[in-house]
Formats: sequence, C-alpha cells, structure tokens
Amino acid sequence: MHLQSSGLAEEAVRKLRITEIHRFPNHPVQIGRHLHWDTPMLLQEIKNGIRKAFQAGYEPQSCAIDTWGVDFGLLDRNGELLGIPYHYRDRQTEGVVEEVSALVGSERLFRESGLQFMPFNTIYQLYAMKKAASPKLDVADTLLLTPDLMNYFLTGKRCCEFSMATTTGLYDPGRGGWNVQLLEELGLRSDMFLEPVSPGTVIGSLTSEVCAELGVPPMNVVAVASHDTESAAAAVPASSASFAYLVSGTWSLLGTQMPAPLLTSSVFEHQFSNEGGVDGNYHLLKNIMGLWILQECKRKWEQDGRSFTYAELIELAEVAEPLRTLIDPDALRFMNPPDMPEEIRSYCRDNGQLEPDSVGSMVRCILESLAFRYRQVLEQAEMLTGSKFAGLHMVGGGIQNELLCALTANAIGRPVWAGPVEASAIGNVLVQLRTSGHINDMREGQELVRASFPQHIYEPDEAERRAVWEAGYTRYLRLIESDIRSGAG
Ligand code: LRH
Repeated sequence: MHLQSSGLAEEAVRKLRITEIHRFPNHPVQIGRHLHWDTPMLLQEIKNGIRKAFQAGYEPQSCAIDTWGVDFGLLDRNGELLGIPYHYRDRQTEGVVEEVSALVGSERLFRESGLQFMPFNTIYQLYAMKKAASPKLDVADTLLLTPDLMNYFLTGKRCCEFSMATTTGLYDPGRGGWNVQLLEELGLRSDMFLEPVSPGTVIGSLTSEVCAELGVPPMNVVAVASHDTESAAAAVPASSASFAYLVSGTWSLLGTQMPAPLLTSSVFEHQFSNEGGVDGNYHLLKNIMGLWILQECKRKWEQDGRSFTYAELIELAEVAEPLRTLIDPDALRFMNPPDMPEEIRSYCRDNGQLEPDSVGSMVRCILESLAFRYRQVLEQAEMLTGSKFAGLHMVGGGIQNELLCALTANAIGRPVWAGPVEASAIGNVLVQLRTSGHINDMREGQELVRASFPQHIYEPDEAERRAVWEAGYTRYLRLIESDIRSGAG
C-alpha cells in the first residue's frame, strides 16, 4: 500500500524526487476459518504516515492511496464497517470459479468482465459469501474496495474508483458500467455498488476528526489509479507508445497498454485480463504468481529457524546449478500452500524431475521458472495484440532482485529495462500532480519519470549461450503442456 504526498522540485531540468517517510508491513491474520486483512492496523499506519509527513516539515497539497486489487469492505447503513475484510487468498473461494462458470457460461463471463478467471476476483468472493448465507450481504449498504474504504475512513466520503472497479469481475468493460444483469443472476445485490469515478477525482478533504487526531491541517484526498498495478503501469518510463511491461512484486503482472479492452475469444483462451487504468485506458495483462513463491519459501525457512536475507538467497541461487528443475509458477497449488518448499518438491516429484536439493537450487528453480513464464506470456501478448516488443520494462520492488532481471533478459532473449522500483508510488503521485495542475498529462508524467529515475539495462547473453536458454525454454513448455494434459497444477 502506498501513501504519497505530492511534491515537485523545480530544477533546470524538471525532476521528480520521492522520499520515503513511512513504511509498514502488511501481514494477514487467520481468524477461525478465514484469512483476513488487519484493516484497523492499515488505517492506523496510513494515519501515522500522514502525521509523519507534516512532522517532517512537508506541506502536502494532497494524498492518495493505491492498494492490491479485488478486496473490499462492506458498510452498514450507519456507515460502519461490517466485519473484517477477507484476504483474497482465503480459501472460501475454492471451487467457486467452476460453479459460477457453469451457471453463467465461461465465455460470457469473460466477455462481460474482461478478466482471467482467478478464484479471488471479487465476484467469486461475493458468491462464496452468498453460498455461506453471510448475513453481512443482507445488511450491507455499500461495498467499498480497499482504497475506497481507506479513503472513506479519511474523508467520510464514499466513492468507487474506476481502476479498482475493473478488478472485480462485476464491471463490464465493453458496456462501461456495473453488470447489473449478472449480479442479479448470481443472486447478488447491485445497489451496494457506487458509480465509478475516474482517476484524478478529488474525493474530499480529511475529516475534522482525522485532522484533530493527527494535529494536521485539512488536505485533499485524491482517487488516483488506486489499483497498485495500474499506478505502476502509469509510471513505466517507456519512450514509445507501444511497450510491454512487467510489474514485479508479490505478483508479476505482465502486459501492455491498450486504448480499449480486447474481448476476443483468443484473449479468453489465453486467459488475459483487461484492467482499467488512467484516462480510460485498458491494460491487457496477465497475473503471474510472482515472487510470492519465494516470499513463502523464505517465511517457511524462517519458521524452521533458518533465516536468510533476500541478498543471501540470491547469492546462493547465483552459484546453484542452472536450469536443473523447473516448475509452472502459475499452477494453482502454489496459490497458498501451508509449506511452499515442500509444495515445490512435490511438484517436481509429480513431474518426474529432480527435487531442488538446497536453498540455492530452490531459489534458482523459482526464478528461472518465472523468467520462462515471462517469456511465454510476453509472446502471447504479442500474438494477441499483433505487436512486437523490442524488450521488457520491469518496474516494482521485485527488480531489486537483480538475478531475476538478468534471468528474464536471457529467457526472453531481449533487453530488460529495469526501473523505477517505486513505480506504484510514483504513478500515484503523477496522477495527483496532474490533478493539481503541476503536469498537463500522463505523457508528461512519463517523461518526468524517465528524466528522474535511472533505468538499469540487462542485456541477454551472447549468441553462443542462447542455445542453452532456448533448450531450457523448450523444456519449460513441455512441462507446462504435460501438466495441462495430466490436469495437474
Ligand atoms: C498486485 C495486485 C494484482 C491483483 C492482486 C490481488 O498487487 O493488485 O494486480 O490481481 O494484487
């Protein structure tokens, strides 16, 4: 979650400078049978961030929030939060994709939502709650997606921001509005949903209560592209109009910007998503499991008393044998297993491969498999859009993993342009700067990013090494195919 106050430093060449004022961890909490977000803690930390910005001597004109997609809170008719919002990795949605597809038809579901079928999409969470006869659905007055919920706590104003709305599976990108018919067919109420507003809309000012609590003056809260992926995409420092990008973090989102959603059968078959961004643009992208797999291994090793920093893990991977074992990072079994290293070993056993036999070989297996998956998805994106991309822009926290960037350049056989790391925060700030009139449009914002943040270029290995990567990729594709045939994953 990013909270950014806008500030522009005027220099000979206009440059943007960002300063980190406050950072906090965001751990889910298992309560009984369900996995939840610690929503009160998140609000408190956002407020701490605002307070610290003023205490540091800044005079912010505005602030804005962007978060992960799909999750939401429900307000009752008194405007109070009903229950504790679920985490999208909660198991309540197991089997729901199949059920909803059987009910309304999978092609139609795709055509009317533009999204790949991911079990955690809002539509499936709501359907799971309905199946469980959740009383919250009966008394809910308003559904607010996570950034909208936080904005509501800060301003007292209820709003629904467009980019988040498009992650729900209930917004019809073709027709441009909530899919009331589909909601009705699923037995869900449509009156909980607010009309989406565009990124750049001023929601309101901090409430007098929040100002008094924090000891700060009133400040505008802006709805940016409040879906973090879209904020990050808005900050990709591309110089050409057509480019491919990868937002790398817990998830890897690989895609390209489009003037309109692409709702063809081919996009449906390849399971890409159309997600709304700034200026009504759409992004054709795919969710790839991402560094979650590595994060979960690290957490498990820590639990077992073997703590490593990421730098240590990467060092171990660097000296591990290359291309020893591969996995399909997007196999559903990796979504939230109790023991990720064991899940990987068992995947390898199931596929007749050697198991990773050390921490280094486990990390190497994850990173190489991700890199090959990026190539596969990049080539699919080219096929679907009829584009040819010269290389791949990588942004987000994951690019601090230099080995991943280098492996990706080798897997795709093209350059990787890495940077900036804080892309979501920067895209968030760009929309605020446009709202306050400091920049005229997002193109200018993109140029500002290019002038302000260095990019690191990773070139693929020389010609003689290409054969090794090509052979690795062929092995990866064979693995994926046999996985699909056997119904595993
Ligand atoms: C990445 C992200 C992604 C969503 C997922 C739930 O942070 O927003 O775009 O699909 O979280």
